Amino acid sequence: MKFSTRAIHAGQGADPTTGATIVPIYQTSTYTQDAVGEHKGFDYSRTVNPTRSALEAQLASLEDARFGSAFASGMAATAAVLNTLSAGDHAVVTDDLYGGTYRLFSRVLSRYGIDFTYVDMSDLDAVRAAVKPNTKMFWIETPTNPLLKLIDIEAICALRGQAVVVVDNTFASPYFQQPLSLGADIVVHSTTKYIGGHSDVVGGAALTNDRDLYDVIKFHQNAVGGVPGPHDAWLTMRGAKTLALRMREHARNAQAVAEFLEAHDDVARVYYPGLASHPQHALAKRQMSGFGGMVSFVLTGPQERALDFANRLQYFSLAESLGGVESLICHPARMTHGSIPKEDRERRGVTDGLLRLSVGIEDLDDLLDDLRTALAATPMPAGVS
Ligand code: P1T
Repeated sequence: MKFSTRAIHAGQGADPTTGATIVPIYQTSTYTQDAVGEHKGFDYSRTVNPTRSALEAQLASLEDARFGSAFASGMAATAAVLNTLSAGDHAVVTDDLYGGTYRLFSRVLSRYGIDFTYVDMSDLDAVRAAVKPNTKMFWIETPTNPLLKLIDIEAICALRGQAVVVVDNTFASPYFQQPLSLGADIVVHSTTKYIGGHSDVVGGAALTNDRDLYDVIKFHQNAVGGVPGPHDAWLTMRGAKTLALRMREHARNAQAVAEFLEAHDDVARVYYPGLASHPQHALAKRQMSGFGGMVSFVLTGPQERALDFANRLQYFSLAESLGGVESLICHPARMTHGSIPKEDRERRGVTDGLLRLSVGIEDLDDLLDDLRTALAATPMPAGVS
């Protein structure tokens, strides 16, 4: 079965009790048992729910994984995966990553005795230098949030030793990047983003081919209980059915937006893996089958100009998150990455002038007009030449 067919059919068989073509929302917390321990495989909805199971089968199939676990958010999925580590273990982490992941690692899990080293993982020598005898995990985001740096998944897998390689595949989506086929052990998603695709539900997932890792993640899912409700699972599943169609449009629009920005005099720098000027364009072509819908850029002039510009856009809403059909603009330093101390943030390139676009699937002409009009209307503040 090819990708688009799996998105629509995997886990989506007719309902066994009624024949309903679409998986029903099993809005129940519990299940009646015939006798103690005698039931149809469902006992309590934190542990298992048929709507969630259908979503888990669908998402596993999209990553070509044997096992899938769905969570109430991307962060809940990340926390479950980190539970495969113990106090005294060390993880090497991408230095450019979602601010909430950094917050979980640096302010929660480090208190439980897990040690994290943040490095620019596009520099393999830096990765090698960060490895310690107790390194048990490599945590990769690629493309990274928000600088859209690429990390070579196969190269990291080649130097991992006994450590587990985890890829947060949220930005690329399984349509454009298949980390398990490149050697990764676990893929994590914020399904809130491209997989859900409509900015109407928060969720997460962890996918793997490794039975032992799956057992630990599943145990944590039940023990901690960060599960999606059946309605959220259903919304995510519905969104995921059109992932291929949407991703093609996101990437087509994002490429055109990136090229438009790159050619504009008021834009100092554009970050998009699909641009020939992207330092890792060759790796992007090798590792991904498309370049995704995220574009970051820096306007000329001071930060106030960037914020002024963001406020003038009509179709790009000023909002956190990404991956929905509608376009969004975000100021990472003050929004998604505000939880990273300013000094660390700036060292990593997340400067106050950086803006991040989640390019939606509206008509391209309208998006380009919106950007063009807002740029023309955003003056350089007085005193700045
Ligand atoms: O928001 P949640 O579903 O918990 O997912 C967290 C998360 C994990 N990984 C990546 C790469 C992410 O981008 C996110 C969430 N990111 C945003 C909300 C954002 O605007 O960048």
